[in-house]
Amino acid sequence: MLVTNKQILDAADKGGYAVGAFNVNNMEILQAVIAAAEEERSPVIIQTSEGAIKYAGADYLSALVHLAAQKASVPVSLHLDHGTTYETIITCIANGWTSVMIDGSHHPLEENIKVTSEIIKIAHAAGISVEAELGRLGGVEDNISVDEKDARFTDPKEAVRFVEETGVDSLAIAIGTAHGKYKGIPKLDHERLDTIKKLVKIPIVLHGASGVGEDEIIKAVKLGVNKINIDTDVRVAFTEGVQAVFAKNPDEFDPRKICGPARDKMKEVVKAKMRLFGCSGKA
Ligand code: TD3
Ligand code: ZN
Repeated sequence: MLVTNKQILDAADKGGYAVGAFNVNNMEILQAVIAAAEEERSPVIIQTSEGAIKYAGADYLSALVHLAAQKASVPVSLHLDHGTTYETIITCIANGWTSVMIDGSHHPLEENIKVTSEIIKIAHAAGISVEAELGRLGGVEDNISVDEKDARFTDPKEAVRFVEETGVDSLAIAIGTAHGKYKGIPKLDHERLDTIKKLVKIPIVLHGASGVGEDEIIKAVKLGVNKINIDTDVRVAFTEGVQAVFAKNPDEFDPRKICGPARDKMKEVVKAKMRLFGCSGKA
């Protein structure tokens, strides 16, 4: 069944668990994520980046996910990840997305509030939930000074003002994760997360969660993270699956025999994430 992020995340907030949000670009990734959710009896967030929409087309992605959600016996939402333009957001609303992210995190606070509020006005009128971001994601380095660190991480006081003034449904915060593959071992600022969650009381989103240690994730979920974004770990599973096929048979030329094993590998990775995040059995 197709639902909004708000329906999934408000339940996660109440229940004290996090739901996985997985980036999807094609049929095989979508089928892997949906099969994992069914097998784990977990709600799931299917998200598409602006890049995914450019690659596959909003109409194609919408048709694929709507079919998958209609057939699924678990709650499924269709969410825009890191929406940056008015055009993409309207395209998604018009094509049946049930949730959008407006990423104004590169703007100064006032401008981020303004841009986010404009999107919320439109999205909420259409019955669609909105995620926004405050603070900027990036890797943490040993020699980084506290000032620089604080400037990059989400400021709890700003978070309170941001949530009050925008009325956003969920908030992505920067507490030490980064997008893509990590060079070092990521360390999360759990204290900051704890402070923010106690102040804003809405579902908190963790971006850049691929490659983050299991203990760090478990602690973050305990402290109030309710949506966890995973892309890189699924991309790696896909690529390893394809590479394994060619390692065994370099002459393989049937796309089904190349993508099929990759789909199986992605499903296993997604299932393991669902168990880690605590959303298994919550559908
Ligand atoms: O928004 N995303 C997905 C897109 C980032 C590019 O990979 C995330 O927060 C997940 O990031 P990652 O790279 O840790 O899976
Ligand atoms: Zn992200």
